[in-house]
Amino acid sequence: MRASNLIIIKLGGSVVTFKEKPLSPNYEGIDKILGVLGEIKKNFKIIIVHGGGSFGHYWSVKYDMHTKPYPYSDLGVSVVHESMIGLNHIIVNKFIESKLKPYSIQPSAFIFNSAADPTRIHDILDMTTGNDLIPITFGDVIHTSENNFSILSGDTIMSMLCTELHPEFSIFTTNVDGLYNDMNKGEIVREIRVDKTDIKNIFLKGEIKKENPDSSFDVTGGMKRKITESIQIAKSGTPAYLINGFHPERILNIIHDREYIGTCIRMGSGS
Ligand code: IP8
Repeated sequence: MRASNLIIIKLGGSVVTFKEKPLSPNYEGIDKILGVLGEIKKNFKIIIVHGGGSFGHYWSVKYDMHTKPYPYSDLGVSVVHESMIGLNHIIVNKFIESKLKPYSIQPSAFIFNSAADPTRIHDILDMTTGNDLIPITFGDVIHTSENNFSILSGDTIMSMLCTELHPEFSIFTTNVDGLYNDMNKGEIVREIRVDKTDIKNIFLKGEIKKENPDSSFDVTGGMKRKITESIQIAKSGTPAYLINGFHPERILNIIHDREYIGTCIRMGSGS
C-alpha cells in the first residue's frame, strides 16, 4: 500500500560535499536543500538518505574498498565508517540549526547481512508519524557475514526503504539536472517508463545515448547505480525522480505537480 504523504529524499554526495575535494562539506549545498524541507514538511513525512561524497568515497578508494563483500582492511572499515558518521554529524547539526528535527540512524540498525529488516524499516516510518522527526540515514561500510564487509550505497538504501514503505515520491538529488539523452546538446530524458524489461533494455532502446557524468572517485557506481535502484523503486510502484540538488525548488515543483527539470523513472510501458 502506498504511503501517500511520505517522501524519501537522497541527498547526493555531490550536493552535500565537494566531491573532488577530500573531506569537504558543501554547506551551501546542504543549506539549499534545507531551504525547501520546511515547505515539504507541511504536507509530507520525510525520510532522508545521504551519500558519501568526498568523505566515504575518499577513504574507500584509499583503502581499496568496494561494494563486493570482502574481508577489507579493519582500519579501512573503521576509517570509512567514522568518516560517514562525521559527515552525518555535520548534516544533522545543520538540520537542527534550521529547526528541523533530525534523528540519525546508522544503516546497521536496520540492515543485517545485506538485507533490510522490514520491522525496523516500519519503525523508522513510525518515527515520522508519532513524532515530528526526520529520520536521516546514510551510505556506509557494513558487515555482511563472516568478517566480510561491503560499501553500501545510499542509493541501495533508497531502494530498500522505498520498496518496503512505498512512498508517494522518491527523489535522488545530484549535481546534474537528470539523465542526459545527449550530453553535448544538454538534453535531459524527461521520463523513462519501466515495463517488465531490465536496465539493459532501457539502454538498448537508445533512451540514454551517452555516458552520464560520474566522479573520478565513486566506489558505488555513480549514475548507473542510481538508474538501477530507481528502476527497482519504479517497479514497486513509486516514481523515482533524478534532479539537480542545487535547484531544490524542483522538488516542490514535483510534489505540487508543476513543470520541473529532471528525469522521472516510473512504472508502465510506452510513453
Ligand atoms: O554515496 C557511499 O554512499 P553513496 C557510502 O550513496 C560510502 O553511494 C561509505 C562510500
